[in-house]
Amino acid sequence: MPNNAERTYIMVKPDGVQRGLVGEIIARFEKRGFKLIALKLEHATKEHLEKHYADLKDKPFFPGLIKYMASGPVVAMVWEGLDAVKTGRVMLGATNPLASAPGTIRGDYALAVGRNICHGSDSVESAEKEIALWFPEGVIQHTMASAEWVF
Ligand code: FUP
Repeated sequence: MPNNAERTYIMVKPDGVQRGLVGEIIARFEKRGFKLIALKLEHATKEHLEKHYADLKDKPFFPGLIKYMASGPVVAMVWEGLDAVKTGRVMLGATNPLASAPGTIRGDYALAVGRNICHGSDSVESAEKEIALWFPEGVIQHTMASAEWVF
């Protein structure tokens, strides 16, 4: 049974926001057919980012990663749809842009692993944790179009 309501947490990182790639990244998810159910611009604290990247806390690049992620606002989003987690990762491209295929977001717009412009949950379980961390207030329940308001 396909799960059309799978959710993933997608984030435009500070370099993506500063380079004006927010609209481009949103457009790709919209055009692919995913449904936007939460969105906000947030300048996250280091403490918050340390929670988001808790699994990487022992990596040598961790302090630099937190500094970069705290350097400016990010756009936090939740997208819903069939296989949202796996397809979201495919759309982002490999973590290291050197290995990201052209046609993916990183493959088209990024060069360096430490400035890879976007984040996407790597499993349904991480997506649930990340959505709870970034949207403790919850997400919106809505249908794609409410006929009364669309002309
Ligand atoms: P991803 O799931 O694609 O975000 O990849 P990881 O969780 O492995 O890494 C998280 C972030 O750490 C990456 F987006 C960029 C950063 N990173 C580095 O800066 N250097 C590395 O060698 C690996 C990751």
